[in-house]
Order: sequence, then C-alpha cells, then structure tokens
Amino acid sequence: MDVASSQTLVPVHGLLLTEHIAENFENVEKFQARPDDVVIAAYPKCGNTWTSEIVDLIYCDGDEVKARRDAIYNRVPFLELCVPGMPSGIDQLNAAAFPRLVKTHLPIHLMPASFWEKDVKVIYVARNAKDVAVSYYYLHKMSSAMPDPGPWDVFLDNYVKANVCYSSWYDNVKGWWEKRHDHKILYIFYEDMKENPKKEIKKILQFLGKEMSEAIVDKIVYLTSFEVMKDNDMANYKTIPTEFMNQTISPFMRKGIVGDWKNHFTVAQNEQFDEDYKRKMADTDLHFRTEI
Ligand code: PPS
Repeated sequence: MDVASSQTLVPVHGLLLTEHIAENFENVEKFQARPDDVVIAAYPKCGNTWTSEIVDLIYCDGDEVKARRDAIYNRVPFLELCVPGMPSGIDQLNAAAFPRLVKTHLPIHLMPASFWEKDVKVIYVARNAKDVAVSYYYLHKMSSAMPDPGPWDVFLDNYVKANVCYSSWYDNVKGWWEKRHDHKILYIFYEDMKENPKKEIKKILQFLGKEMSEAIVDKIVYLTSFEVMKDNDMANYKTIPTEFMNQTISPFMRKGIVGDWKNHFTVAQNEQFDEDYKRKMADTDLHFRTEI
C-alpha cells in the first residue's frame, strides 16, 4: 500500500509545486546567494543526492568521517523545500556555514536572481526521461510529500503531460541546457556518471577549481558508489521518519541503474512515449542515453 497522501499541487509562475512550497515561494525568490555557494540542480530523481554527496566529499577532501557529520538533506539544504513543522530550506541555508551547498529542482528561469548576480557555480545533473519517470513513480508511492500517483499507467500519463510536481522534465532539462553557456553551469549526465564516475568527478573537481590526488578521487568514487551510499544512513534518507518516507514501500536508494524503464514500460507505452519525446525534443541538440 502507498503512503497516505492528500497532497495537491499548485501552479507558481506556471510550475506545479506542493502547496507548502508554493506558499513559501516568495521567500525563495528573495533568497540572497553568496559567490561561494555551489548549487546542485536537477529535475527530481536525476541524481541530485549522488552529486551532492560527491560535492560534499570534495569539500571534505575525501574525509568520510567529516562527510558523515550529518544527513545529506542537512549538509546540502533543499532551497525551495517547505514542510510544516520543519525548518524550510531557506531557514537552513541562512543558518548554514560557508561555503554552502544548495540543492534545487527548479527550472533555470525560476532560479532566484541573486544566484546569477553573485555568479554562483551550478552543477546541473540530467537523467534520461524514462528512468526518471520510473524513479519518480516510486518516490510518489513512498513519500507523503507527493500526491498519490495512482497506478503506473496513470502516473506515466501525468508525467508526460507535465501534470506532476515540478511539471515538465523536458522544459527543465532543455532550459538549463540552453543557458549553460550564459552562467557558470556544469551540465552532467547520470548515465555518464554510471559509466565512468571517476571521469565525471574529475570534471566536477575542475569546475570547482579543486585539485586532489588520484587516491582521494578513487576514494570518493568508492564512497559515492550506489552500494556504499545505500548503506550510509547519512546519505540514504533513512533518518527521515517513516511517516514522511516509507522505505519499506520503496527504498530511497532504490536500484541506481540505467534502463530500469524496460521493466516498467509496456511496448505500447514505450512507442507512445518515443513519439511524444521526438516532438518535444525536436528543437534541441540535447541527447540522452536510455541504456549504457
Ligand atoms: S530526489 O529525491 O529528487 O532528490 O532524488 P535524486 O537524488 O535526484 O535521485 C534519486 C535516484 O538516484 C539514485 N542514486 C544513485 N544512483 C547511482 N549511484 C548512486 N550513488 C546513487 N545515489 C542515488 C537513486 O537510487 C534514485 O534512482 P532510482 O532509479 O530510483 O534507484
């Protein structure tokens, strides 16, 4: 059985958000960034937690004890997060030590202006649309912050129609891609991270202007592997109470693979999805791999 949820979504500047995030959005827009902030941005379920863990370990010089000082959602506060009874992402960030790492799922056009005024670095992680659909479906089943997804076919239809929290995957990935040269944005892919994590970690290091020994890079590759993060309670969200995230329904660290969509899409769903995908991606040179 899914987690009990009566969440409704509310549009903010055309973007569907949870009611509480929507109510708090004016505070997000007014957020004051600092030049030494680093943002990890992604549409939901594209690898934000994985990248956050990598960046925090880089800032800890690969020291795993330091990196395990707190849960990932406290080490890398979620900018727009607002849940009753908990400090908002803005509250957390305003109280955080510098340099701050910031998580967001916002499309680029809704990022608070201060990030661009302060020329903040952003690492954007993208993941293929089909695996995101599957991963997002399971998040809806286990998280009380998300509306009830209904059966898979209903959820997939809503996802394709952008009738989900954070609306369109297409707009999110394309928006950041188109503007990647206008700001300090490193655009990376989940599939590349799976294929060659060391190469992508080195790209991140270079982007952040950090140098590290091969041995420490190898250690970060190991510490941020799916298996190690799944076992790390400071990275796997197990410290979130069950009433918010029921990991007996589906673990946060669920499968961590490329191509799980093949276990969920029917042949007809896949054909329909591909046809719609072609139309929506016709105006971009952005390409994704759905298998590696
Ligand atoms: S969230 O809730 O939107 O912030 O989720 P996000 O962290 O962006 O994405 C969660 C998916 O990323 C997978 N994940 C990983 N895959 C490979 N390696 C590592 N280290 C890793 N860490 C997290 C996680 O399992 C979710 O994907 P699925 O397909 O559901 O397993």
